[in-house]
Amino acid sequence: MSIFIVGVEELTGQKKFEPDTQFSSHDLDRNGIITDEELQREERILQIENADKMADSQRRMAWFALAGMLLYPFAVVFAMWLGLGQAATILGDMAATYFVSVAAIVASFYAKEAWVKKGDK
Ligand SMILES: [Ca+2]
Repeated sequence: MSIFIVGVEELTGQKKFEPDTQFSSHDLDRNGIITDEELQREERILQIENADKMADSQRRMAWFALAGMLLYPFAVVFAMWLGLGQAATILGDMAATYFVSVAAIVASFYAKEAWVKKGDK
């Protein structure tokens, strides 16, 4: 332990962790001291990263739902082409429920996007 770190600790009265602990990644400026500010900043970074990941997965889900909606008629055609007449009939019967559900997912995604964008201003 360097005499400098001991000195800083003495002057500031801050808590310190041994070198290379599992918490050393929280020491953002690598001075051996983990301050409340560093922890808060890291927490903020994690929040932003999590929000970003959530937005990405919601966007993927909306696209997946949209793709399913557009490909649905082809699934019916495909089933007919394979000679699966009953499958095509079942797909046709499910269509009403399916389209409403997917439309709800996509609509809520865009509503959320619009709401978030409005909140940014
Ligand atoms: Ca630090």
